[in-house]
Amino acid sequence: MLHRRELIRRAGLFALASGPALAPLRVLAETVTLPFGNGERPLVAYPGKRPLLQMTARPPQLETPFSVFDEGAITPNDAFFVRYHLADIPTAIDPDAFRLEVKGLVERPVSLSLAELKAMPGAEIVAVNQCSGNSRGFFEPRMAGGQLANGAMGCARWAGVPLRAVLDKAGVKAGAVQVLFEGLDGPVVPETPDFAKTLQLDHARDGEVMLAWSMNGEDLPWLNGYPLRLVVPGYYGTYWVKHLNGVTVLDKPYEGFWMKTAYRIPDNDCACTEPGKPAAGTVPINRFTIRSFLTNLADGATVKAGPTPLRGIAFDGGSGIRAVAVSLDDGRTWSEAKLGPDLGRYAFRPWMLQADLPPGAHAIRVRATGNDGAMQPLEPRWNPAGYLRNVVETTRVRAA
Ligand SMILES: Nc1nc2c(c(=O)[nH]1)N[C@H]1C(S)=C(S)[C@@H](COP(=O)(O)O)O[C@H]1N2
Ligand SMILES: [Mo]
Repeated sequence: MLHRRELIRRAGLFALASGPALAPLRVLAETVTLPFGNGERPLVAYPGKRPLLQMTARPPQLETPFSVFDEGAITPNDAFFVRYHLADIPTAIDPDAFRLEVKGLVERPVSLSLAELKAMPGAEIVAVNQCSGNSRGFFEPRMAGGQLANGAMGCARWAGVPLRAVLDKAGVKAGAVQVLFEGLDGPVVPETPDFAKTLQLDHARDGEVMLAWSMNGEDLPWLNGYPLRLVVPGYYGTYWVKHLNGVTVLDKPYEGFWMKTAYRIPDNDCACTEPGKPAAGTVPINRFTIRSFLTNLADGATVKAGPTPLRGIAFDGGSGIRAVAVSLDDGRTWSEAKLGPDLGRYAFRPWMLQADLPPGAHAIRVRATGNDGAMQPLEPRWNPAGYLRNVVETTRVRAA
């Protein structure tokens, strides 16, 4: 008779081969406690993933352990975060039978196989995918929604085909205004609105938005949208529809829940409200705010006093990073960091700085400036949904 653990292992491996499993392969005894209320997270390994912080199990919502971002500007596939809204995620997809339907206000609806898509002239881009709710757990006052630390982001090299080329195959008709994207996942009960997102037609046709089947040189991991997903460089992850099988050209703005009600930000210059207050008007969330992080020292760490290398990453919504500066004196003076390799204006930009940390307590602040002149604020801004966090982050360490 098989040992119980062996049975579970085989079940996991079978699930991996036939598609995926909603069930984790491995649950570590260890947990991670994020620095806010109810922040304890189990470390769980799903098929194709190393142990990640599990926020919910059904559907799987997994956060990347922050130390991964110190490994380099590219986030490995097995460490890349996972976000789903609806529990009915696909568990079997036949790549030969899979079709992408392009329909709606087009000259000729087309149904494309993966092989047909892969035969088209390809495109490649290095781009950050970040959940709108990344870092929501740090908002004060707190709000409902997934309580994430800073691990709902990642940077990958995406390969596929420009959406424009696929739309051109079908021939967009005059009068089109938006394009709707739908994936293979769905709600468990019919009352839940199906996940669907739209882009304005001009954005959809900008030549950068792409349909990707490859991530860092491999097939998309199952949980990151196998076999095809939308990549919307510089825009929040909510638009990056996974398991994409439907593209519909619309003659009027879409009114569905995930555009009209959810994923909206205050319609003002700071996209913010007074903490705790609702917004007068809202617009759909769009481009990333500029952010930067220290990756090689963890908050609360004790380090050896003296010369200390500091390094980290920065990114924005696509203007690219012009500069990163570090302050060790509560923001009074700033030292400019050296920028690392430029993988493109949508990618994580590494930075490094040699600092001197005399014995005692230190608050290390990191601030990025974009090529568009945008700079991270020193004070946090608030909005009701807990999106767009981009305050200058502070890492507190003790040198001894
Ligand atoms: N089909 C489908 N695509 C989806 C979602 C979803 O729930 N279903 N969630 C979106 C959201 S909110 C985010 S942040 C990204 C996360 O991408 P990842 O899971 O590959 O990290 O997927 C997006 N695409
Ligand atoms: Mo998201």
